[in-house]
Amino acid sequence: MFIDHAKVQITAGNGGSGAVSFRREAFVPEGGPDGGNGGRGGSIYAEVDTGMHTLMDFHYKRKYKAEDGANGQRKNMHGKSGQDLTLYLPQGTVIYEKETGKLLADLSEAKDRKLLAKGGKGGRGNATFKTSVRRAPDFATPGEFGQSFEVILELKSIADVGLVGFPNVGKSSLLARITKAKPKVADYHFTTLYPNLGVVEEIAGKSFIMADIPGIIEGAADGVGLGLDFLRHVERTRLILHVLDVSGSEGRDPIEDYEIIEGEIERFSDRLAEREQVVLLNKADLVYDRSDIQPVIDYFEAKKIPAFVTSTVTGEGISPAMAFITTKLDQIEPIEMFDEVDYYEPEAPDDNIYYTIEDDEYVVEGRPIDRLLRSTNFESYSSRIRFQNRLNKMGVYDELRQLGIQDGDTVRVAGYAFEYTE
Ligand SMILES: Nc1nc2c(ncn2[C@@H]2O[C@H](COP(=O)(O)OP(=O)(O)OP(=O)(O)O)[C@@H](O)[C@H]2O)c(=O)[nH]1
Ligand SMILES: [Mg+2]
Repeated sequence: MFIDHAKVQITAGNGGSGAVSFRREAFVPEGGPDGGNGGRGGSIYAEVDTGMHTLMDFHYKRKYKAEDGANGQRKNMHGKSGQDLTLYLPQGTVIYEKETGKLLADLSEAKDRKLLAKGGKGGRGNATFKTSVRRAPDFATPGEFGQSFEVILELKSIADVGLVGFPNVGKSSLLARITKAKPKVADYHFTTLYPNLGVVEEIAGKSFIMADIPGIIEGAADGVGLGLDFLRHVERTRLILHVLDVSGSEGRDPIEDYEIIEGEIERFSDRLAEREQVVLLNKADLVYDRSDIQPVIDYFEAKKIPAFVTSTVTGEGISPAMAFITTKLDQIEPIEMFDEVDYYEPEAPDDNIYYTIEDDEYVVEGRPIDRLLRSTNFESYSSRIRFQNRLNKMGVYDELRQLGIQDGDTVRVAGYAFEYTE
């Protein structure tokens, strides 16, 4: 089975919690704090495996989770970091975040490896909160959560030349004739159901990769036939080789065929429509009176599109066409699918603090506040003092005064409410 599209959930490991612990020594009622830090959660990476050619694995297994970091321990023992997890993917895989549709990675190079989801940081053990005035901190911080989101994997084959055309015009026959690939060839429509790649070993030691995709018909952009999804496999190609049945063996007109397919490609992507093109006027062996081909040749000449009269049965015209393509490819820059700016780092954290006044209560919210709350042990006096000091340092009280808070008003921070005093 050939699968070129998949949706999976990835979850990086959570950080381990810091420990609260005190040294226990004989005859010392309360030794110093010795709770260690939590370990970092494992991250998730994407890496190219050049031996893979489909996303089938990701069709069956849809959830990926990296290991959590271990909790800190007594005696200042830090928790072990969680193992990173690497997803091995075929070259040409593009990865998007599902919710936003934003691009996370384009694994176009054989050596590409990219961080997808970052593991959570480990929490701090109570030993790290010891100061000259706070000798016995009885609180620690929990680990941070690992990033977690759904991603879309899309395979866009890596090829230099992409074959397009109506069904049955001879695309697979061409690939079979000039490469070692063995695509299925048969006299019915949609013989090819998934892309095939082949290496064209050409003149002067130069070779290129050619991709054969299923045939396209009118309305493909709306899903008629096999639709246009497979065009994504020619999106990266530097040159489109458009194959036409010039013999009209199925009662169609080659120029009309050409214009229909061009229209469908345009609807799929403007960028693809602008790609360099070469046309093969194929099945010429079936044309009894060669002068019948002349109007088609004139049509492409007028459009300044190089066209070759070919037959994949007799081999006519194939070598000159391939020699031309080899030379042409030398002059075309690799296609950049995405610009640097298209990339994005998931979950850029919002570190603002938000204030609202609700029924005479001053509500304070935001990520820095959540973090502080998670590291506060409200059972502990010294932890509560630290909590207040931190709020002050973050400028929370300055802001509340600006908002007009008065002695005796209530401040609410998540579930925790207290009275404001000057
Ligand atoms: N006479 C003649 N027949 C050809 C030529 N090229 C291909 N054929 C025949 O046309 C039929 C279709 O060929 P394929 O190579 O499977 O066509 P395709 O374009 O890959 O078709 P789909 O995969 O269905 O899109 C087969 O029976 C081939 O033998 C040619 O140049 N001359
Ligand atoms: Mg085919």
